[in-house]
Amino acid sequence: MNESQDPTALKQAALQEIQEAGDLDALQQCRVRWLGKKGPLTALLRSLGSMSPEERKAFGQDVNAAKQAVQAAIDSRKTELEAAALDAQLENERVDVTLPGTHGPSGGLHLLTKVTNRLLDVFQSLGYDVVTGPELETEHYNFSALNFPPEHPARDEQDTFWTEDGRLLRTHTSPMQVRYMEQHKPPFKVVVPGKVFRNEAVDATHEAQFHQLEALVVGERVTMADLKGAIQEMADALFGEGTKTRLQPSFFPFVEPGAEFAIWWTHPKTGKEEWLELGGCGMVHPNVFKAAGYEGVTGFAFGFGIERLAMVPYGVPDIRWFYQSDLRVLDQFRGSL
Ligand code: YSA
Repeated sequence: MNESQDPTALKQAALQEIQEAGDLDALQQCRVRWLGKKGPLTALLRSLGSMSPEERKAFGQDVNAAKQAVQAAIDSRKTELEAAALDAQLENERVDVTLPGTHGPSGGLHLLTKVTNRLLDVFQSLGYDVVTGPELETEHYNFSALNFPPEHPARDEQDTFWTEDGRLLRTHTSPMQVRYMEQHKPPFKVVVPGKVFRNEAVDATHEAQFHQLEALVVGERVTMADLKGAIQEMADALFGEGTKTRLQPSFFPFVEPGAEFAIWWTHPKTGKEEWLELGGCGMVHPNVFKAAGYEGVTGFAFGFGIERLAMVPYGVPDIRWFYQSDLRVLDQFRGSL
């Protein structure tokens, strides 16, 4: 019997090849070569038919034993190779949980949001309620109810954007004065933060869309001294106890008397001292109370631009920078407030 017909020799050759198979593909090729239809052990089984019964029994047992040994070796090598493949995969995907993580850029509040929140904190601590109103207003609440006569030039100073149905984008937060009074009974103290709009040429200190904060206090015997005191309290809270404030006579149709107010402040970087002009104020005009259906009460109001308040202390030289979403600008105020 030559080697290609000796089941034991064939088995030995197969076992060696199986042991040398380096991966599952190579092992599969071994299986086809040794146990497949054209493999040498199958050929031996086929040759059994031409043997005598005695020969066939003994030889058949040898061939089957060889086949089983080869099959068992393939199974065991397969288990080994699969375990090795899994180990390699795990090694490949190993994660070192002690390494520092990778950080994406994180967001933060816009400086105007922070300044607004700070203002609201101050006013809430002084006992004011915070209310908001519609940005799309009627001509009545934005002008007429605030004592702007129809053809008065004060309306021209607040040119705005109109919708086809005759409404407008509010030019200030003052329309909330009459809206609030119509719905509430005095006494009360409210502040109204919000977005306002004006149709004007945009430059370093003027935007077509900006923010204001309005305060309205109504009750019995409210006086100009209370107004001055309220502005003083705001200045103390924002810029420190004893900050100087100033009221200068001015005209707004919805107050009488009316004034512009300013806060004396020291620039934190340059140390320069100057008046920071903030906005308008005054005692609520009787015609405004009349429009709201009020009688026998007194009150004061003031309103100012939030961008203007933020620009000077935070050194923002151009109001447009607030809205350009330039991270070089915005990032500078991450730590502020
Ligand atoms: C006055 C009296 C009161 O009893 C109550 C409120 C007021 C303020 C009034 N409603 C008003 O809007 N006055 S204002 O036209 O002078 O604007 C107030 C502030 O808004 C200004 O002092 C300025 O800080 C800001 N402002 C006005 N136009 C602006 C602007 N900020 C940026 N861009 C613009 N185009």
